[in-house]
Amino acid sequence: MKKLGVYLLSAAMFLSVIFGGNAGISVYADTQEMQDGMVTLSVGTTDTTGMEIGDEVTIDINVSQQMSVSKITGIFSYDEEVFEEIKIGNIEPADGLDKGYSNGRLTFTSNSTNNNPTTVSGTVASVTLKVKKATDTTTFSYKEIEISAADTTYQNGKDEVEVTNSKKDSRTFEFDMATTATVHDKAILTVPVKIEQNTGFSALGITVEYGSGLIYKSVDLSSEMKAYVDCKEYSNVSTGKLTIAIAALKDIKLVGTDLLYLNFEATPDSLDITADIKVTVTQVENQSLVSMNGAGESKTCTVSFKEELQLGDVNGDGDINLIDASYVLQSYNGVRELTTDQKERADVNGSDTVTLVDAFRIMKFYNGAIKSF
Ligand SMILES: [Ca+2]
Ligand SMILES: [Ca+2]
Repeated sequence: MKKLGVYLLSAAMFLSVIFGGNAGISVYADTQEMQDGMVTLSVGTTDTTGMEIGDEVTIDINVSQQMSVSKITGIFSYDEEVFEEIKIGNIEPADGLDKGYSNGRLTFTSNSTNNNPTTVSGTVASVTLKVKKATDTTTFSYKEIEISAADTTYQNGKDEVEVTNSKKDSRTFEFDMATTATVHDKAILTVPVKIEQNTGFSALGITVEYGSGLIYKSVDLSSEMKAYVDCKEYSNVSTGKLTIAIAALKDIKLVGTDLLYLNFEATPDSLDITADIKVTVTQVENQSLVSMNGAGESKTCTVSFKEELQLGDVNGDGDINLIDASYVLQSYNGVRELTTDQKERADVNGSDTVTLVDAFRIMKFYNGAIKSF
């Protein structure tokens, strides 16, 4: 009989192990190895979320089935280079939370008081972290999970989730500048470079290649940019090539404003020729040092050099006389169409239109009544 009792006891323990304590034998507080999927980590529904600086990421800790639980413990790990300000909420059982975190690990125990089990299902805790450095992907893990359910303690569970930054492909820097510019005589030519699209940058490298006939004068930052830039460097590395490096301590998020101005002068013998100014963004980084769209982009401005515009000499024959005034009158009467250059020379009062006022001023100049326009 004594031997039979030992057999029965062994059979009860065996059944308890197989059926997880639900086989109607509740005499023993059973301990089981936790099966995969019993506790899972998730971020949203697709494990994709924004992970740029300042974004908050919430990771849910879930149980796969409804359980009567008295205690949940575990160690949650995250990349401390990427995240800060850890918070935990939506805890169940809710009445006895104990937590501590350091070096990318959050250890927490959620206890029901007086060991009264609480029925839990789905999400049992939510961990919220704030992004301090943008990342393209990251991994959260949870291990040494222990759940004390009604008559069974499940131990040593673990799960891991890889999360993708939904904003990683939208980090952008784009610039724009005019495709053509005209310089008269030896005037200073200024080419503005404008910020078209920008999700924030802290370092920008630019090269400027310019054709012969141009003399590099200076680079000026726009007044908007001056408020943000901490460090800048302009080097005329060789004839025809210039490098610009701009750095800031925080991301510059200006959009739709001028970035800088490139100033050139024409050489005295460069009249009636054209030259290209090619601007290339060689490097663009934000303060998280993650990849951004925009590096490698180039724009070219073709500059034309022309003789000094001689106001009043509408037909361009070198003299200012009544023939020029008649060109303006004919244009005004609709019997002559002036070319773009002729219109520029005819608009002697700088009103941007060619009218009878311009014709009268040309006649006055010819009569000696005025000495200049
Ligand atoms: Ca003339
Ligand atoms: Ca005019």
